[in-house]
Amino acid sequence: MKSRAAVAWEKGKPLTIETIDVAPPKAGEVLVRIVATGVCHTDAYTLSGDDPEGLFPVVLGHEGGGIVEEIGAGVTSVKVGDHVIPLYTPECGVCKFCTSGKTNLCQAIRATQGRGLMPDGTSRFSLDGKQILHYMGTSTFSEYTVMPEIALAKINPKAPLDKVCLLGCGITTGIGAVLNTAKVEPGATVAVFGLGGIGLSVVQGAVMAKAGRIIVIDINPAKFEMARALGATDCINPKDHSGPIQQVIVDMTDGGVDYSFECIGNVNLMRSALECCHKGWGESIIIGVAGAGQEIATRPFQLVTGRVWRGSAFGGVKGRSQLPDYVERYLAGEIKVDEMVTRVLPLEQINEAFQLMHDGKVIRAVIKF
Ligand code: NAD
Ligand code: AHE
Ligand code: ZN
Ligand code: ZN
Repeated sequence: MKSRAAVAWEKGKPLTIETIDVAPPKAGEVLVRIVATGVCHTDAYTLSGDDPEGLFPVVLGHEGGGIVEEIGAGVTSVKVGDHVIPLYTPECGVCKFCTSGKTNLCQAIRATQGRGLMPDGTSRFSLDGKQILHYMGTSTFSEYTVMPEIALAKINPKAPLDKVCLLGCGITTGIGAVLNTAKVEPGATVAVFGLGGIGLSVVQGAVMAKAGRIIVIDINPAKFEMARALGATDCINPKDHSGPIQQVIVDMTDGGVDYSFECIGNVNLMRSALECCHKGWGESIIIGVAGAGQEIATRPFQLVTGRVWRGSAFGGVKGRSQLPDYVERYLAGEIKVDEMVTRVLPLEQINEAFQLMHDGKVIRAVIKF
């Protein structure tokens, strides 16, 4: 079938809107009509060429909401008409990772996903006979996309897809990092580096965890109003300080924070986030994704003296079994999503959505097909 899609032909170049060919779903696969998709910084990161796994030409996008259009042979867990959120972290339920009870990082299809292909090693996308690759197993910048059954969370159809698409990455990642990865306790002091869709969702998660103090750090002071509205207690712009930002935070917290979250993808700030943690117990969670060749550094003494460095992918959330409940909590008013949608644009304006994110003018731009 034909589908409107934004295609990234090469790194660093604007996307172009094309009418691509989408092949029908094979066994175990599902064709989904994407209703809306967020634009996450990770899409920009891969488009920039910084992603060591970045491949072109490709249909980017991984923060979508859609409706099942057609199912392949043997698909039993979803049917035509079901509302779904695509999962870049699938959940097969049977692999070593899924059964470990220790991680959400299902590896059943990770190898082919990382090569931009479906599990059988081929792509369902093409244009004029030329192969176009999938991205993160989701490719939500196409009106019609194909993904494995294990990469779909079936959700309550009452939830507006042009809002809950953001639970496909940003909001779930931030809240989950607080509740699942860090397990922030009531009264804890938290520092959040970077106030995009991820960092503001960490703020929301910290409020849900009843953190006592939520310190936010961003070089764009325009982000502070939203952070305060969500529950941040202290806003810091590093540009207002001459010394290292970790020292500023240590000084204002009697020795450091209990938990910090890096939500930017900057290895220098990952160090700051670790080093602003309290001696003996402070934990820093890396969420930001850094470019090829970048490495983190600190004095080992920082860890010897009790600070802990962790990472979090998709907030530690198991998509098929746990994401539907995030949607229910949104419907019950417990998770804020609407506030994060600061622009809605048609697919034709997707490059503007990227620009608005780079300019810090949106929390999330949502593309509506
Ligand atoms: P975003 O662009 O919307 O927000 C980034 C924020 O960081 C902006 O507010 C910006 O002003 C701020 N910032 C940039 N440089 C700064 C600096 N030097 N000091 C202080 N603040 C600075 O991005 P996003 O969509 O929120 O994504 C944030 C990061 O999280 C990205 O690296 C993204 O790839 C990553 N991410 C990771 C996961 C995961 O599962 N681990 C999921 C989603 C996104
Ligand atoms: N491809 C990059 C890593 C990118 C990365 O870390 N992705 C996150 C999700 S970001 C969503 O916005 C993730 O879940 N990673 C786990 C995984 O298996 O990819 C690289 O460095 O190669
Ligand atoms: Zn993302
Ligand atoms: Zn698995």
